[in-house]
Amino acid sequence: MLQKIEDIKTHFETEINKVKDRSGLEELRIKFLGRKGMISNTFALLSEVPAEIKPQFGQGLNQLKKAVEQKLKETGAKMGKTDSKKAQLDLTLPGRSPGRGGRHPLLAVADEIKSIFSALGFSIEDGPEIETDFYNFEALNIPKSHPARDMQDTLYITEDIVLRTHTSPVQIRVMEKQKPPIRMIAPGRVYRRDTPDASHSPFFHQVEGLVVGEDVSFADLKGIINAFAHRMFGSDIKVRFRPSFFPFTEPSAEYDFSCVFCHGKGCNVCKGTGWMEISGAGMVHPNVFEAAGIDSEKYTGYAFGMGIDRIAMLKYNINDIRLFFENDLRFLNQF
Ligand code: 2U9
Repeated sequence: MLQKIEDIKTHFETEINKVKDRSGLEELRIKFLGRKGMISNTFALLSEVPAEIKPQFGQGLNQLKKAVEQKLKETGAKMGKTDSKKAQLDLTLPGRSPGRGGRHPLLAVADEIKSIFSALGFSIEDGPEIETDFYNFEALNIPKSHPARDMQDTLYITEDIVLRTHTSPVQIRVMEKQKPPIRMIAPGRVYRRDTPDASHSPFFHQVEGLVVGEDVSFADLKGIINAFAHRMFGSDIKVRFRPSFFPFTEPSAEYDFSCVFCHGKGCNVCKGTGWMEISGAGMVHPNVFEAAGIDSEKYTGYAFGMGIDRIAMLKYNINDIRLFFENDLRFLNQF
């Protein structure tokens, strides 16, 4: 009977050397120490052991059990070190980025424009996107017969209510409330009845500026447009003004920046001209001052517009305005 203990010990020593991993170790533990294991089954034989060797047998079995438990623990500890090498947190691995959001390119450009004009002393004003005919057209010297009022250009809610076609109404509302000096920009979404294509969208984003005071001149306008161009696109940018017409400004001009990509040499972005058309500007028409209750004999002012989408397309060399609105992550993830 004492030989049985030796046999189990020898068997265990042979088996433990074959164990390769934790699951093998657990199988061995169950095989020897489990409820139906070899050692437990041998304890059950105690009742059959002759009285004269029973104490020695019981002691020998208990020593074997302790030795097997110790050996399993040591092997597990060692294995734990090697196994954990595999499962161990490897701090040299690159982190798994949880993915991050980012600001939409239009928002980023709008913020940059706002920050440039804020630094130049402009306040940022807001107003309703649904406007009356008065604030969107009449007060801006746009007569009833003007094509801008046509249904094909403007989205009408009712005969007298429209989706604003520019942010100019905000300037009228500010002039009604605030006497000069005024130095403001009005960024925001505007709407046109346009069929979407690479350069048109039924809604887009504009920022218009207005400066009113006792001695504001066209030279001040040129100065502020130059300052904006240099801050937005770089100090080497040149600005040119071309005569134009808008009902709400007189004189009116359109302004261009030298091409940000070819620096004026001519490329496909600027269609070989070396210039990028940006928008319009001019001295505020006296009729507009009168409509807003400002004395046009005492005050002069300039106004300018620019399309935020257009500025963003030039800044990032984007050739289709629809990309801003389609929420395609292949586009948005580039910013
Ligand atoms: C008031 C008086 C005058 C704002 C101006 C433009 C010229 C202009 C463009 C911006 C993008 C049209 O949609 S766009 O292409 N705007 O060219 N805007 S002068 O003149 C004003 C505004 C408000 C009270």
